[in-house]
Amino acid sequence: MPSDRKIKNADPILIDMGCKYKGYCSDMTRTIFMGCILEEIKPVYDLVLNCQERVLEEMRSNYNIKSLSRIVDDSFKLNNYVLIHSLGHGVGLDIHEMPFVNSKNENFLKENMVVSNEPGIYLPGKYGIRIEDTVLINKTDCISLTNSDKGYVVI
Ligand SMILES: [Mn+2]
Repeated sequence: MPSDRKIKNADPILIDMGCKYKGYCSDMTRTIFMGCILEEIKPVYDLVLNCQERVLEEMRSNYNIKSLSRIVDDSFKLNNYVLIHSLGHGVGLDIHEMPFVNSKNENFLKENMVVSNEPGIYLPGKYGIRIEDTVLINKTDCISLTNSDKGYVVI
C-alpha cells in the first residue's frame, strides 16, 4: 500500500503504473531497489521473475486460465510462498476487466485478449515483490507490450 514512509537504503520500491491511449489502458509493475539489494530478497525476486517469464512462455489462445495460475501457485508453494493476489486481469477500456486470471477461472484465453501477467510475493510488514507486464494474446504465443527491463534495478 502507498504510504508516507520515507524510502530508506536497501528498500524495495514497488511501482505500479500505466497510461491511457485513445481510451485504452495499460498496466505495468516493476520492483526496483534503493541503494542495494539485500541478499535475502534476491531469491524472492528471482522466483517472481522466473514465474512471470514461465507464464509469458505459456500464454496463448485456448490456454486454460486456471492452469496458467497453477503454474505460479505450484511454484510458489514449492518455495513456501502463497499467491495471494490473482495472477492477472484483462486490460481494456477498464484497467481491471475480464478475464480475471486466477485459479478458479475455468475459461480459456482467446486471441486478441489483452491481459496482465503479474505474479507477486507479499510479506506482511516487510516488503512485496511484483513484476507485471501487459500482454497481447496471439493464436500460438503472446506479445509482451511492456518492454521495460526486468533484471535487478538499483537506484
Ligand atoms: Mn494489474
